[in-house]
Amino acid sequence: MKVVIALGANLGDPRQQINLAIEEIRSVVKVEKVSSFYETAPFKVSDSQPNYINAVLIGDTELQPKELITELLAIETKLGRERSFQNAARTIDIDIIDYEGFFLESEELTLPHPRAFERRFVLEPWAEIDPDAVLREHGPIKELLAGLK
Ligand code: PH2
Ligand code: MG
Ligand code: MG
Repeated sequence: MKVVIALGANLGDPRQQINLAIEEIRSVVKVEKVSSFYETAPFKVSDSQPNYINAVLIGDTELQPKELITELLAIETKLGRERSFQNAARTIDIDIIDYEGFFLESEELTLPHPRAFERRFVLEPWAEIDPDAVLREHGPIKELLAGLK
């Protein structure tokens, strides 16, 4: 199943953590494309934080969405993720943006990612590796990007 995964980090050594995360993700996803790394200003956070490094990858997985998010959260923990409050600075964040165009709303996971449509730090790297991608419920990502401030 085709999956789009976003990575972000703004504590420790963000580039290294994203590289390590991608290596770990290879054990559960056949990684096909990885975007460049983008340095981005913190978006919609309530405190003062360092800039982020963001990237997006596209791959193919045999795992079901909830199995996949469980594995990705375990990788975050392995790479030192601590959870204090929502949108706090972090050593690594790994989010499923889209899973085969599935729609899912549950405690553990919402698909597609509910805030991806407004996030340049997701849409820009995603458009780099899949310019014609469409975000379910929202439309072509190029159009979404063009509409952002
Ligand atoms: N992640 C957030 C909140 N804000 N801003 C940037 N630039 N990059 C992120 O990865 C990010 C954010 C919550 O996941
Ligand atoms: Mg996130
Ligand atoms: Mg997350």
